[in-house]
Amino acid sequence: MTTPVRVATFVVGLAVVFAAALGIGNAVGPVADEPVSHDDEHVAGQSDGAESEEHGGGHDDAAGTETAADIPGGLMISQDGYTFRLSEETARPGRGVWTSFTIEGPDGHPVTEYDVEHEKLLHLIAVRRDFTGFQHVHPVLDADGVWSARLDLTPGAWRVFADFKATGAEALTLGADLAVAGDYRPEPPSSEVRTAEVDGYTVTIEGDLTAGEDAELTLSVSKDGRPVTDLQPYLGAYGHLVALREGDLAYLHVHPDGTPGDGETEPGPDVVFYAAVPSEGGYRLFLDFQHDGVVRTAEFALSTEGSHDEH
Ligand SMILES: [Cu+2]
Repeated sequence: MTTPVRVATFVVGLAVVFAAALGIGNAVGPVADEPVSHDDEHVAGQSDGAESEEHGGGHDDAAGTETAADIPGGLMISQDGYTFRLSEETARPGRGVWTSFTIEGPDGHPVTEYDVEHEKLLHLIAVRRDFTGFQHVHPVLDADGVWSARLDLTPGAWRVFADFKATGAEALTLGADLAVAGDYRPEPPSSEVRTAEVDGYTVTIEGDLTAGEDAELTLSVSKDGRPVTDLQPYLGAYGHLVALREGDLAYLHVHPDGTPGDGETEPGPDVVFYAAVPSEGGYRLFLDFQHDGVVRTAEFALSTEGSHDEH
């Protein structure tokens, strides 16, 4: 969906929510700041699908309430009847450590039917809470609904995110803590990082995050001082960007502009994304991109416009 259309449908959705709020307010008399139950508002907002809900950064201010749909992903282990259950909540450090989990459905059984999103049934993101060791992997699903993946784990407190869409349900990102045994020294907070070096590649990020708005971010990939113009599609785009909020690791919805093969989107050096951050503050961004058959991750740190960089 293009931005103008999304904005238009968002406004329509908001009008519906507002109308519902007025209707119920009239029916039950004056109530506090929250005239609509979460369920009612959720249903009302669904008329244009999940897309606008996830981009409803300005929604909170306008409606004066916060619904489950407005809360960023990844903060909850359980939502909409689905629960992210790690088989083990602790792990030993090491490379290629097997990690297994289920997504328990509303019926209490592991979900076995998923819809493909970004070319995969489920995306598993793991990162230590001090933002080291970021990994984005695609676990395998067995017939009983048990997912398995290998992770490289260092001692410390990790956050694991499952990004999926159970068939017949809304897309969700659930988060769970994983404690990895051993001594560790947390990495200090980072100040702004707009240039990342990875395996001889230099990736820069341009654009500014603004709380409550869709921000355009342009990532540019070069190698040995030359722009890379033959990026390979990865997960249906020329890059996959994950944004996490500093402090609570809220997992934010980011989507690429353009699709490989659409006749307009160039395979680099620039890859454009739209990221809607819900609040002022610092964010970490992780770009997965593919070149010469290898997927690499470039890491950045940005703060919203107007927020002070206290680090
Ligand atoms: Cu993925």
